[in-house]
Amino acid sequence: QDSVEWTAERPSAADQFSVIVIGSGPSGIATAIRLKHLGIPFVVLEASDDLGGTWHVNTYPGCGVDIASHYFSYSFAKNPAWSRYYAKQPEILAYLRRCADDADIPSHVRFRTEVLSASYDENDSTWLVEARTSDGNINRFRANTVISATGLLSSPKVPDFPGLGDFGGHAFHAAQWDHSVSLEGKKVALVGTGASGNQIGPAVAPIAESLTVFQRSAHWNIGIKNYLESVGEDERWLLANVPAYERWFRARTLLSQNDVNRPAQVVDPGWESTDGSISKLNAQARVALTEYIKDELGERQDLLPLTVPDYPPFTKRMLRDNGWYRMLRRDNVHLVPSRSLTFVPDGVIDDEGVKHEIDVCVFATGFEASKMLATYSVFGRGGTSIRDVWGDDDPRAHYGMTVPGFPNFFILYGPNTNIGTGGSIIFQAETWSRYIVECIKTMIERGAASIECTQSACDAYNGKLDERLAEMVWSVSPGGTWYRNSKGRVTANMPWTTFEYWAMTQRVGLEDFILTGSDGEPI
Ligand code: N01
Repeated sequence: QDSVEWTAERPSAADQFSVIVIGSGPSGIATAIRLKHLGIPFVVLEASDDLGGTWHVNTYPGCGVDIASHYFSYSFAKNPAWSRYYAKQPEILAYLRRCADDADIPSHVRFRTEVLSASYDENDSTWLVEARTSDGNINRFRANTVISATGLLSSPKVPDFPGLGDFGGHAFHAAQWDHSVSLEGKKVALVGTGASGNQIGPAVAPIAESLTVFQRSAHWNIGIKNYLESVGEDERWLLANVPAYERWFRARTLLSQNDVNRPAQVVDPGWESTDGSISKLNAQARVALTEYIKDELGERQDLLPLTVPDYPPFTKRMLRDNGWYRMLRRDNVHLVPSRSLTFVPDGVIDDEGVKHEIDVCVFATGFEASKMLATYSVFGRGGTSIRDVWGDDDPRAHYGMTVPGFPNFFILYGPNTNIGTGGSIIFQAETWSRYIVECIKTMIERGAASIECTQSACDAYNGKLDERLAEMVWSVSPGGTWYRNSKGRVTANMPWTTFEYWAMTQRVGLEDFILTGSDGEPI
């Protein structure tokens, strides 16, 4: 990806400018590195005690990425030393920290500083951010712009299961793993079989006395040949020392990861389905994926009806097979399909009324994805709250990054910017940060006090978005996913491929914005 550069010399006005970045996950780090490169003063406010965002917070057994590591890397910090084709959490976290350290980002971060509110001050076009530090003090920060980089999947969701309060064992969410609880020799329950559960199960089954998997819906798993493999020393040497090999390897990885699934996700209105599929390609994917499950289940073909999803492939996020079906074949693993669960002091009762004795329950039940910007209050022009504009969970933004009425406020991983079609969120983080830092650069170069997208630009973009979304499998297939909000609208995913989105945000279209000087007059 391109870096953002000043048009000519760095303007001295940059010295007086200030940016607050909220969050130091992969997107926050990418943004901070771009700001640092331009010499724009910034501070990063981070609620946690370290960098890394989701890769710092998620420490559950088996945690790792399911996008190829060599593509799940910043374009400015390729990492030929990845030890696995699909890296695990400790290595990813170490990589992110290294990238941040190399650019001296930690010296800009205020750790243990939890943002409570951000309010736009129309008098001087600045943002006032209030944050609570770990000693309970409220600190106030003022800056020309705020960049929210708090992540999409950062508010863990534990459903309100009946009786949960009476459960006598240990219970925790996957993203809040309690490492003081040993699972060795314990009767463990896993609720949720999405991407988190899919990694937790195979890691826990070998150490627990028993693992009971409560499954509300089966998920589609793709088998990837080198998913569990380490990168051999020879290949690492080639990647580090032979540029042509490295280019070929990255191109091949990119082609295998990026957007190849899109055609199977687009609805064919003329397709006559007998199995709920949405197109010929989608039906073919179902057949191939079902064959894969059959193979992996081996002698346990009795599990086939429970493990083949009843919805088309790609309706929910596709998983990479992490040894899931082989895990189900173990004697100490019990797969329990259940629409509802009731907790009792020593276990869980399924929807057939069967009680399962449990010592520890792990909730891999996902996140509040649609409730964006819900962890702190945001007040724009006229004191309008973002909740007044978006409601509880119906967010919209211009390219997912700026909202009319909220000048100088930018969002990373905002509405409809998640990749539904396959690709690296690190690539996406670089795309967002590029666009946003380009906006800030423009403000400084033009001497603008504020930049605000117009309602008409935002509406036009969202109109195009809705049109394309309507043809995607996640919009039409039955069944809830975190892609959708409580009304069923897809609020997380974009319908574009990562390259389409990258291309449409390469240039900041100034016709989409109102730039205003410090006198309040349009520039
Ligand atoms: O969460 P999910 P996740 N009773 O929302 C079930 C990224 N990620 O944390 O399918 C019973 O996908 C729910 O059932 P159903 C990735 O983008 C990536 O696993 O709704 N069950 C589902 O099975 C991913 O998509 C990686 O019927 C309930 C599960 O809980 C995203 O994070 C690793 C329930 C939730 O699945 C979220 O993944 C981990 C209830 N009341 C995460 N409510 C990798 O890159 C929910 N469920 C590898």
